[in-house]
Amino acid sequence: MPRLTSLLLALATVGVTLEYVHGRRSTLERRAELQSTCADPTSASVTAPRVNIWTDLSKEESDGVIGFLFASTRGLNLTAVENATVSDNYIHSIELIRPKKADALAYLSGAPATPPTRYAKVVINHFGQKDPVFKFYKVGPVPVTNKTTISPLTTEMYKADPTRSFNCGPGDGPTFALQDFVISRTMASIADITDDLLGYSYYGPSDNRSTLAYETAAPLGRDGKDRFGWVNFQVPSAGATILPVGLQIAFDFTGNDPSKHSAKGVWYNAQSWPSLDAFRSAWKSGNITRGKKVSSEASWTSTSKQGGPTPASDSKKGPVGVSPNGARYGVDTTNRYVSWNDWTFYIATDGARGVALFAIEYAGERVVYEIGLQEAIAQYAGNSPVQLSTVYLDAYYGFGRNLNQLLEGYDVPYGATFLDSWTNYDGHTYIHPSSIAIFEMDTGRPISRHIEGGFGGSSKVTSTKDIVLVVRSIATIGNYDYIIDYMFHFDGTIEYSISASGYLQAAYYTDAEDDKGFRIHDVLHGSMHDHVMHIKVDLDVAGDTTNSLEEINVVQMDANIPEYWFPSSRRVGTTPNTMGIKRSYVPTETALSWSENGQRMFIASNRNKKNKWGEPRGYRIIANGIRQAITGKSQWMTNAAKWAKTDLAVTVQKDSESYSSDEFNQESNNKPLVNFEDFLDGESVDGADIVTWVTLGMHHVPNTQDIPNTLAHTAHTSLILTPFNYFDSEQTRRSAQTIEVANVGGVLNTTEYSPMPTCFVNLTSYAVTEPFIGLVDYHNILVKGPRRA
Ligand SMILES: *[C@@H]1O[C@H](CO)[C@@H](O)[C@H](O)[C@H]1NC(C)=O
Ligand SMILES: *[C@@H]1O[C@H](CO)[C@@H](O)[C@H](O)[C@H]1NC(C)=O
Ligand SMILES: *[C@@H]1O[C@H](CO)[C@@H](O)[C@H](O)[C@H]1NC(C)=O
Ligand SMILES: *[C@@H]1O[C@H](CO)[C@@H](O)[C@H](O)[C@H]1NC(C)=O
Ligand SMILES: *[C@@H]1O[C@H](CO)[C@@H](O)[C@H](O)[C@H]1NC(C)=O
Ligand SMILES: *[C@@H]1O[C@H](CO)[C@@H](O)[C@H](O)[C@H]1NC(C)=O
Ligand SMILES: *[C@@H]1O[C@H](CO)[C@@H](O)[C@H](O)[C@H]1NC(C)=O
Ligand SMILES: [Cu+2]
Repeated sequence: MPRLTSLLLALATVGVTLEYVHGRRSTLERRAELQSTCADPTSASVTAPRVNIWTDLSKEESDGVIGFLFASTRGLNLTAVENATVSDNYIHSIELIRPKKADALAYLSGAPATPPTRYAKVVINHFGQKDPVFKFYKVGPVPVTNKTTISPLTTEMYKADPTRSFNCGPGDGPTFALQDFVISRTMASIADITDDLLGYSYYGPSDNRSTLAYETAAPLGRDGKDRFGWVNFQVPSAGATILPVGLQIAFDFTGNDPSKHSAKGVWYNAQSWPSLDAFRSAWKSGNITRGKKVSSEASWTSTSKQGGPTPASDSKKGPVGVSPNGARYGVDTTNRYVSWNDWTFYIATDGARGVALFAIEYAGERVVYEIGLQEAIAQYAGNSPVQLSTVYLDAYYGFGRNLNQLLEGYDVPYGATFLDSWTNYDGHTYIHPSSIAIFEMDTGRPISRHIEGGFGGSSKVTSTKDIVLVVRSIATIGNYDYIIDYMFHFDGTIEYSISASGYLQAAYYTDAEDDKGFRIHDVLHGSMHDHVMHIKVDLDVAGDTTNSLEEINVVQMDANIPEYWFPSSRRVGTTPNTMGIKRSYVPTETALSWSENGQRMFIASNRNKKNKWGEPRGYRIIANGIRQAITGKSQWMTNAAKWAKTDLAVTVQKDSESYSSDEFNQESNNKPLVNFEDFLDGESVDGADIVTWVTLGMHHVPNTQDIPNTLAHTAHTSLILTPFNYFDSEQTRRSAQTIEVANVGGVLNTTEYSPMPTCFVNLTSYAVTEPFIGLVDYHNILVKGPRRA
């Protein structure tokens, strides 16, 4: 997921409105209107039993904190981000510090009656001082009162002081402006060469001679001592990341003084030079192998409808879902609380990690305290410096900060309920309108089905629909869109799924790249890369926090049976065999692995709560997708993502170990703010409040079918949490989404427990009328800073 840093792209998206469009119809109102004449729009209303204590800081809360921080009595000497440079103090971000789990559970259980006090985590760039650093603060109570104070935030969330130097710092507006200044200065000095070799040149974002865009690889920082990396040049367009022109330049961006920054090396068409001067001499003397120029006519990169005739049947509208009796789920939009059949849960987001769910209950019993994405790696392969060294840790760019509007009828089914989310970044509170959708969906297949018969000529078929409730969001991080679903099934199963779509970060094609992937266009190579995600699953199986993790291995076993059971002709070898299970409990915090051939299973269970047959009630954890990053211990990310080399880990819950990664890990690889390995320090997990951490992902070997965009159905990975000995029997028999048809001696007896009601659905109301608000691009607001895409 590359980050473009060129205003040329920003100019192409002029017209984007950052303001929330007020006056759009309330989602509940709209949903009611979509229903058939049988719908009862009030039937699914719900009120959260408790206030959502995890929900993002509201605009009022964040704005209150900004006012508090700017007060002269604070002595922070802050500059508004619009007016800030990298030599000023300015606010990086403000977000909620989620309540301690013990406080949250106490509040959920009814005592105390009032929610835990809210506190904000504030990151401030102290770049106006001699040794520029960014620091972390705790501000509260929030909303701000005259009791609100500010104090350093350290061991409450981190194991050590998270203060880091400028070189590990944020990729925010002023920092990008600094880098752009240096890149523009350098590129203007070699415009004669780039015009000649590439047919393009760059003079800066607002110079109308500029015809190039660029992308800065990550990481740039490592241990705080320097900030160094390669920049990739591209044809400016929406599909810039699949239009690399074959030029890459290394920059030393160490410190916040641009007079000390410089270009360090040049790569062009699989040749490289240690300096700009060496590059110029080679060009002057003609000692350079010219590469193919990349055309700016690149309609093949367009995501618009193109590519030949539409099949006749595809010209007709495809199937859409209808809820004949109206919505069957309830959403308390104020508290972001959802209720559907036996399920209830709360929704929250944060800037780095996007949507998480809290206090998930089934039939009034908590199953999961928290589930959410922690980090997503995109690590590239290549023979050019940019592709070779790129390891994006996408929490840095921010899943929550990049949530965007979902399109009804396309991104999500018609009639979905939409929620907004908020982030505070670069001193502004952004509203991400309609960025979370909740909807019910007919998977179109049965969850349970059987036909039986033969007794006295009778037969019977039973079929139950697999209808799911989905919470969907899409985070667009640069060129890639992550489609993230939480899916609830009737029987108690939760599915977490991530798909990727959007543009590749592809390479300039030279035959040197052939061992890193495939040529996918004229001058384009699809570099192989790994997508590796880390998911936190804090299960509270059977409603409490005394859980264990059971390991079950399915193995071959000897069958000790008498000779006479089978004739000797049935025996092969000496000992007959069968299969069986080997059970054990994981004793201490540790990293675990799925075995080859899926023979190892893990079940989070509650040994104090047994089912009717004396087995502990549990939830099985199933990961679908790859297990680990190929080069998770790569030199390019050193200590920043140790979890990427584990399949699954189990730890004891600690508020100081709330997240397995931190957004600033991206630029502080050697000494990351959070090193997941530190969590695994040998505490007992048998009968503890355990948290499981699951690695998911896909090895992406792009091919021509990724042009122009990667397809979501195969760029996909998922996690399933499913009841295991949890209930005394599976729960779908209670569902009325069932039909039974018996044929007794030729007489049919059909019982449909939720028969189709007789009513009308007016499809006119399905027309898409919601205004498209556009990308919430927090960088466009920065007059001094170029946009990061
Ligand atoms: C930015 O600086 C200008 C000129 O000093 C000032 O008028 C403006 O209020 C400042 N903006 C903010 C948000 O403080
Ligand atoms: C406040 O910061 C500005 C730079 O933004 C700096 O010039 C000034 O000296 C600082 N003032 C104090 C009192 O530190
Ligand atoms: C703080 O605010 C409260 C309520 O607004 C007020 O009663 C109290 O006097 C204030 N205290 C101070 C020290 O300003
Ligand atoms: C480019 O900018 C220059 C200086 O601002 C101006 O004189 C010129 O007309 C502009 N050219 C175009 C093609 O817009
Ligand atoms: C041409 O460039 C190559 C490396 O790019 C270098 O080894 C060689 O000495 C150069 N030849 C001349 C004549 O400069
Ligand atoms: C028809 O099937 C239903 C559901 O199994 C059953 O309750 C009912 O008794 C059956 N009726 C007859 C006439 O067999
Ligand atoms: C369907 O809805 C549209 C728009 O609300 C209305 O104009 C039309 O009369 C309706 N059609 C029927 C058959 O009710
Ligand atoms: Cu990919």
